[in-house]
Amino acid sequence: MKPTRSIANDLSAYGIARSTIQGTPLNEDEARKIHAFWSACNYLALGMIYLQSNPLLRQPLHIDHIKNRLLGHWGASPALSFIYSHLNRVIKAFDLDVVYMAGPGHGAPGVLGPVYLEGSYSEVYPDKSQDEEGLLRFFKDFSFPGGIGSHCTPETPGSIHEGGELGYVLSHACGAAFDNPDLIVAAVVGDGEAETGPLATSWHINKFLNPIYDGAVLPILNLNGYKINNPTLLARISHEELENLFKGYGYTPYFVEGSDAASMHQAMAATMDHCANTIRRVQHEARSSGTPARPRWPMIVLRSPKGWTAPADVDGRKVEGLFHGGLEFLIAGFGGAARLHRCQQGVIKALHLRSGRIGRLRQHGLGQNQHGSGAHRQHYGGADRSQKTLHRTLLYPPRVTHQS
Ligand SMILES: Cc1ncc(C[n+]2csc(CCOP(=O)(O)OP(=O)(O)O)c2C)c(N)n1
Ligand SMILES: [Mg+2]
Repeated sequence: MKPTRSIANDLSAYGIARSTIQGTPLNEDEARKIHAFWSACNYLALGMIYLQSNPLLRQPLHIDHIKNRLLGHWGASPALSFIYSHLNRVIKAFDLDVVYMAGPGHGAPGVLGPVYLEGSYSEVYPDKSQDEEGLLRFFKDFSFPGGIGSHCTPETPGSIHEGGELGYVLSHACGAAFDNPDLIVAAVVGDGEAETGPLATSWHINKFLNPIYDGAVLPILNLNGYKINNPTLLARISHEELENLFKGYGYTPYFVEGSDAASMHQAMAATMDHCANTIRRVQHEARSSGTPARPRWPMIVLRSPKGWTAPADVDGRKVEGLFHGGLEFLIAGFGGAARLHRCQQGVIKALHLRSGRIGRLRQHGLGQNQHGSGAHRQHYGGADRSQKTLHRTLLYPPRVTHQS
């Protein structure tokens, strides 16, 4: 059956924010700061994945500055740091104790970025200091054997959830909240992760949380539409079905959907405020009455593009919002030695868009990178396989639409 226009629009991860909770709680200064923090996180994520020198882009970017082997999931990262930034705000505003768990922990750059920016990383690892030298070490060590893992590992400051094997974030979140009455565990669930058996079952953790003696778990489902290069189920069922599914699990789902940064910040802030207030109210009522009734805990559904803020297309191919936005976005899905050179140009294009050095790169020749990404191509599919998947993805009704 052909999807109706309204369903397709309903499922769009693009445009001005649509949210269950309305409001614009951020004043101009707060909105500017939170956006600046998030933008810096995205820059750090790119730097971790791509750069082996020139970490602050003081010199015009050259191909020699790019790592020879690119590893890391860019696609998951921007949403992870978006959520992290907003949690930091609400922690300060409400004086909360919060621990963050990234189910899509493969997007470690989206966690490491904010952890470095806020200073925690340098506290634990003084060699990764908050200066150019430390930043370079931070970038170079990312995903290098014996260095910083490309997944959230136990070495990641603040991380008690190994991001490598998908499916356990809600179970771990629940374990952390047991007998920890003052703790809120913010648990990000990937929409691909949500299809694993352990995760699909563990939405029911809310039946085990006692509002008197335990802390709270705030699940945040990131509907970015893809699990590597395949569409996800939860991103493709209607809004009504999704809402009813989570109501059926015993939650009150709050939706935050879109890609426009300014309105998404306001929508997320309003939603976080509402969730924090609800958790406090529920716990206060249970603790003051001594009645441990099972509340309908809040949860957030964040529908945002995969690889949010990446270039909409590179070399004529869509990147943001498609699975190409997933891994190191300009290599995966492009494959083929003949295209490598253009991929490198794309990498540089993407990075210099953020560096404000547009135009200067054209004056510099780009060398052909001799180091292939063969293992990745083999693992994630070369150009031909990606093309096939792309067509299948686009035919899958109703798809996430791009309304740029
Ligand atoms: C149990 C398990 N199966 C498969 C994988 C391989 N894998 C790594 S990332 C990924 C996609 C995850 O998609 P999603 O949860 O939607 O996160 P996103 O990258 O879209 O943010 C998969 C399948 C894994 N890490 N663990
Ligand atoms: Mg996904």
